[in-house]
Amino acid sequence: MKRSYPPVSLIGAPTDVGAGHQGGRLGPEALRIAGLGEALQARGVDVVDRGNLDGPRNPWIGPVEGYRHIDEVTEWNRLAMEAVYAELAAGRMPVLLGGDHCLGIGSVTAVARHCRETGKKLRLLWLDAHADFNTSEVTPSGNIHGMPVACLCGLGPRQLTHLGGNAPAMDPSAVRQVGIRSVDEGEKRLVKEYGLDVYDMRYIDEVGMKQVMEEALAGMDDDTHLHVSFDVDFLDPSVAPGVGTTVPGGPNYREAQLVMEMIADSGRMASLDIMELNPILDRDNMTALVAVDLVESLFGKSTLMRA
Ligand code: 6HN
Ligand code: MN
Ligand code: MN
Ligand code: MN
Repeated sequence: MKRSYPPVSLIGAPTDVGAGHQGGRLGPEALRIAGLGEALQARGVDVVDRGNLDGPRNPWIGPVEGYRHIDEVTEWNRLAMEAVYAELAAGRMPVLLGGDHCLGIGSVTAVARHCRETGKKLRLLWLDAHADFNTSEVTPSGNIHGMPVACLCGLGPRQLTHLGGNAPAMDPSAVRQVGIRSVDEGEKRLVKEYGLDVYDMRYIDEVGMKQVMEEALAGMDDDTHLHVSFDVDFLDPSVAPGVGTTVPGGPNYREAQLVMEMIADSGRMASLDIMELNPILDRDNMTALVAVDLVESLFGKSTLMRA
């Protein structure tokens, strides 16, 4: 089936204030150099690049009361939330280019508000090696990129849980996490307590990616807004070395393509984050090129043969 896509707005969020490595702030530019905008245009998508958000610099200091750089993280997320919300309100599909994954707080808070205002049901597909469900009490690092899903579900510092005014921004029942293979001890307990729907690598090994994605995408209809938050460390480090927190044993290239193809087939994706790319840790921009390749499949590149 030939699908037409809404106009897309690329939004750069060049920051690594939520991460434990510097370099993620170069991510948006690496994705542009890898040809993200041109690739989508070549697929017939109407693309506008809004340029980069302009937030505070990375102070690069240690955690204070369990959080690293919380004020800078809050400001970047406020900027991201406003930019993403504006695109949705204009009927466009925001594609937020990270930057580290703390930015998922602002992005998804905006999407959740848009869903409330338009009567849509939110589905959050979190593609990641990590559950990103830490709190200041259980975090091993204080890095807020390990906390966005918890913040969105109302668990975290008030300035982040209430970014959009009220908390929680969303219900945990809307979350589907795929590719998970690194969850910290205290984080595990919280993930269970909040009932997150986690498709970890063990389950992917056992039943295969096709069944996993059928389950993760089940129950959506015309009234569903699917937000895809793609942490590039979802991928196996052999295909995607350019991230700060690699974890071995992730989806290979073909499994990742299948994930993207099945999302494209669902026809529900209405917003997207591309997070955690760190060009300083990459080789010849290969991780950015793989990310662009996968995003092309999210926009239907590979669905022609069996149409
Ligand atoms: N990410 N669980 C670890 C932590 O420090 O909380 C790693 C988090 C990584 C977060 O990749 O978006
Ligand atoms: Mn809409
Ligand atoms: Mn993440
Ligand atoms: Mn991750």
